Amino acid sequence: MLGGLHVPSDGLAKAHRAVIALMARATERGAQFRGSTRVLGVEQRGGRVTGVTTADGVVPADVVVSCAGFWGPEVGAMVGMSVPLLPLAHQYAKTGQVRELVGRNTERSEAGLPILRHQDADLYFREHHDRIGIGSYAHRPMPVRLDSLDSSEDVSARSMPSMLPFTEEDFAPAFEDAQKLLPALADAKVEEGFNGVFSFTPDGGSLVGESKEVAGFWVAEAVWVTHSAGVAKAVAQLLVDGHSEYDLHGLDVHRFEEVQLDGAYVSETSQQNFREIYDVLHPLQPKESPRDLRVSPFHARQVELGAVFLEAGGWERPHWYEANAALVDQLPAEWTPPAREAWAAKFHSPVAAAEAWRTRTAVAMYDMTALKRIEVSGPGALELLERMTTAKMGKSVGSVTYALWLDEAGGIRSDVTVARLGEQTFQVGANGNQDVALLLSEARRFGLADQVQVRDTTGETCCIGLWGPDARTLVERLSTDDFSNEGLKYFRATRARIAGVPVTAMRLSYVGELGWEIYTTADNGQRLWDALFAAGQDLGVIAAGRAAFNSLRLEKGYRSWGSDMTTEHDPYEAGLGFAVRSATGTFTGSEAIAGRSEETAARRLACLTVDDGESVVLGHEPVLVDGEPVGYVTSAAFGHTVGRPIAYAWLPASAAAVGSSVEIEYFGRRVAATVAAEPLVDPEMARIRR
Ligand code: THG
Repeated sequence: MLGGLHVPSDGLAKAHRAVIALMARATERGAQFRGSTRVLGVEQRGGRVTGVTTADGVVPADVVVSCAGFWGPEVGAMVGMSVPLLPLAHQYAKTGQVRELVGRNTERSEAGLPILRHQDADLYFREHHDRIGIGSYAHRPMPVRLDSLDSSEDVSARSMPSMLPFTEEDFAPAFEDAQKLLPALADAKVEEGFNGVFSFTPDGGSLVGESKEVAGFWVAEAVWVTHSAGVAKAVAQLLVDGHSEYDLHGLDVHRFEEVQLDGAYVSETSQQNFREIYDVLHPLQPKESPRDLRVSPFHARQVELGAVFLEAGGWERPHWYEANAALVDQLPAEWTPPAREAWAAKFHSPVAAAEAWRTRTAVAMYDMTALKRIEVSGPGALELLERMTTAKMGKSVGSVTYALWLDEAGGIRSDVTVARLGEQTFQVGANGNQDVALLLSEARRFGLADQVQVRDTTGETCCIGLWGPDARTLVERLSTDDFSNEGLKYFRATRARIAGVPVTAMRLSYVGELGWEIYTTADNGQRLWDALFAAGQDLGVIAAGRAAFNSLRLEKGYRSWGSDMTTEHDPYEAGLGFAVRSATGTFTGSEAIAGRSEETAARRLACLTVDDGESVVLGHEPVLVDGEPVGYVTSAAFGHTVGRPIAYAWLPASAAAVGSSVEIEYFGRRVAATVAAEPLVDPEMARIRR
């Protein structure tokens, strides 16, 4: 053993006593608890929850929160809501008396030694007076079918449906590891144990949110003891204030895509999460299974080009293409990336440098199909978007607007592009499935639900980002429509034909180069891809992947919602004050941010470059000033155009002035970095607007 990490503030709460104390406080304030009362159904009328049916009759309610733990799927089903969690059994055992512990603890302090975790062996330990309790995740995943559990009314401390009989043979290797770690257990025996049932989810996060179909029905599920108080507070804030002070996007029950709600998917991915519970995973660690759930129409061509795929939201997304490997040898000296240390080199390839180079110097095709697209249409569409969005929406057909959705406290719920494709038809480029749920719940809140249609069109369409200085030359070879700078201005959209394929072209670029997002229906995708690829060969066109994409967008200073900013940040802190420009000034969150500005922001999302020019960090690392942690890295990449690693980080405003020195802690090393003026590439917008 080399060492350990002592957390002096670690402690124990007796769940039973804590719950009794909480109930007493809530009762004082008027809450009623009805123990041992079975929920038989959830009543609803006109799309709203109205009550809960129990054996003793209906309890009227305009808000129902299902906190049913691993029974969540059963309660959710009562309103037709998918609750993607898997009940799994997990072993906990107690030894008999351990001589070394005798006399150490009393009734009042039953555990004086620190709680111990041995992550490599998937074990944790605590004292129970003179015994040791051992929890193990080292055993096989043991999924539990709800209908196999004892559902008799007879529940006691000794007999609960969530406590299954201990399977000693599954625990044997864990106990051997425990004895190796704690020599005092050499003569000890396991005296009792149980296989306790609790919830796992496809990505390990809890499930919080309101039903899309039945207003007022909420879930707060897959919440472990570890999260319980925090989730309770956040849910109370959501119910009372409509927003929480905490970023909850990792808990949003609507973050999963339709394919990810399937029972077999939930079962497989949740079991994988059980296996990996204490593991240190690389941030790019690929999901091994299930794969190939969703592929874009370009997939066959991408495979031919040796795409290395990673998965997100069920989508296969190329990170780089081995077909571009030969370009690495052609890279000019200033574009040749320095070698990376082993961890940062994992799931990465120098081919990304070549793809970035071709994007900045010729033209490249990016598969943008996985970008969430939502069609918002109908007589109430404009009003809904006006009331949600920080920018003016009533612009001409063909306009594209970059703007934010805020919560009532001014926190950033999403950043979107809104293209007005018709008088009453808008295409929203969004960040995820939770944005669809948000549009629906806001439509309901504003009384616009029957005047707006909200449709996720991601799967039925596809998109190629065609970007680079030669993008216009390439498109003009295949189209008689006007793609000139004047004909289709920056941040404008038009319907057109390219190689005979009907498309919607939007002139914007997350990588910061001349070009368009070119959308068409899925059936036409492969033909569009083939036409562009063939017609651009002499221009040096390539297919390029996410690794280059992420590097290029950081050079351009474009934020990624969920990593760089969340509801915990306002537009000015995030450097997005320019996106607040509404005509009415009465969008959600407008009152909260009134009077705020970049100058009043106490913290800033800052662009750092790494001083040594080669130490690539990966994100989430602490940032230090004078040896003290003051912030953390949100996104990072090597900037191939600027020849330096880039890290965006949250910093107190006092540390965020351009030129300030900071340090990033990386595997115990202090990496010197400097706050840089942003964006690092093309601040004049000369490359895009021409
Ligand atoms: N394309 C589309 N929609 C999207 C994204 C996208 N929605 C989600 C996410 N990505 C949004 N993020 C951005 C970030 C920056 C820009 C566009 C989408 C961008 N910004 C210009 C700038 O800052 O210079 C805006 C200029 C302006 O507002 O005039 O282009 O990739 N369809």
